[in-house]
Formats: sequence, C-alpha cells, structure tokens
Amino acid sequence: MLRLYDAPLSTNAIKVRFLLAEMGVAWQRVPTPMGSQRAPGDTGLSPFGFVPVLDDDGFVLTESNTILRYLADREGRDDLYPRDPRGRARVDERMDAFVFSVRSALSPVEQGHRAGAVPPAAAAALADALEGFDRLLAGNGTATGAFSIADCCIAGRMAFVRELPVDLARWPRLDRLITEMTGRATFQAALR
Ligand SMILES: N[C@@H](CCC(=O)N[C@@H](CS)C(=O)NCC(=O)O)C(=O)O
Repeated sequence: MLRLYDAPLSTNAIKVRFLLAEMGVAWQRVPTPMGSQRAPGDTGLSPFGFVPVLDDDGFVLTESNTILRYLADREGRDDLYPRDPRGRARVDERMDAFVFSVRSALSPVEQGHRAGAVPPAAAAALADALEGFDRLLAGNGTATGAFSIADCCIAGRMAFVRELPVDLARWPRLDRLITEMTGRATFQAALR
C-alpha cells in the first residue's frame, strides 16, 4: 500500500492526491504536521521537514513533482506522462517553467497576503511570471493540450490562488486551466 505523508492544506500534497485520485490508486495517509505544528527537531522523512513524502513499500521519495512522475510511470500511465521524448519533454517543460518561474514568484505573494499586505514588487514579479507562463499553455484548459501530470502540478500548487489578490482573468489560458481542473471531482476529493 502506498503511504503518503501529508497535510490537508499542503498544496504540494494536493498535487499528489489529485493524481492518485485521477488514477484511482489506493493509498493511506500518514498525517504529518507542517510548520508551527511541528515539534522542534522533528523533520520526519524529508530532510527539509517538508510534505509530501511518498513511501512505496519502503521506497521513500520526496519532491512533489518527482512523486508525480514516479507515480505515473509506476502505473504505466503514458497518457499522463508520455514515454516518447517529445511528449515527455512538453510535460516536463511546463512543470519546470511552473516551478522555476511561477512558483518562486507565487510564494512571496502568498506570504505577503498572509501577513496582511502583498508588497507591490512581489505582485509585479508574479504578474511578469504569469504573463510568460500563460503563453506557454495550451488554450483548452490543460497545460499541453491533453490532461497530464503537468495539470496536477499547476492546479494543485495553485489550489488557493483565487483567495489571493491576483486577477487571473488577465491570463485566460491559466484561468481556464484552473477553472477546469478545480471543477473535476478528483480535484475536489484531493482537497480533503
Ligand atoms: N519542493 C518541495 C516543497 C515542499 C513544501 O514546500 N512543502 C510545504 C507544504 S506545501 C511544507 O512542508 N512546508 C514546511 C512547513 O510548513 O513546515 C516539493 O515540491 O515537494
């Protein structure tokens, strides 16, 4: 049985739960405290003290995007993570662009919002990142043109983006992707 060390509100864990729900794979949650709920020195299975962490019969894996890739391969789901080099590179391209351009710009906005005010420079950096990222996306509500692990990555990490002072209507492809992904029953199941 797959065991997932996670926390309900962890967006990086939501990505993984979304994919597990899409694939209909059985798994077991190991509730793992995040941040202030963690005891000092308690880093769990992740060397950084992060969730999610996957334990597949003793094979322990960290990093949510690595976990997405591993799970799709484990289940032989070439439709979600293609084997052919070009198809696979397209999925990786969108996941990497999300991590290196969007995710790094998103965190300061989330932190500012939690603290009561988003610094204008952080808002501008995120807008710049989203401007480019939107151009990379297929316009049909998915990242690459067909549902893939890239959509789990993007929609999962952005699960709560509509709670931020970010006008997603400016980036229609991303807006549509988030609307379509969060509307899936499997995504809603992954929020729990
Ligand atoms: N690069 C890691 C980042 C994981 C991460 O940042 N997880 C957050 C929750 S979404 C966390 O565990 N933060 C530590 C904490 O809040 O104690 C991944 O993609 O899995």
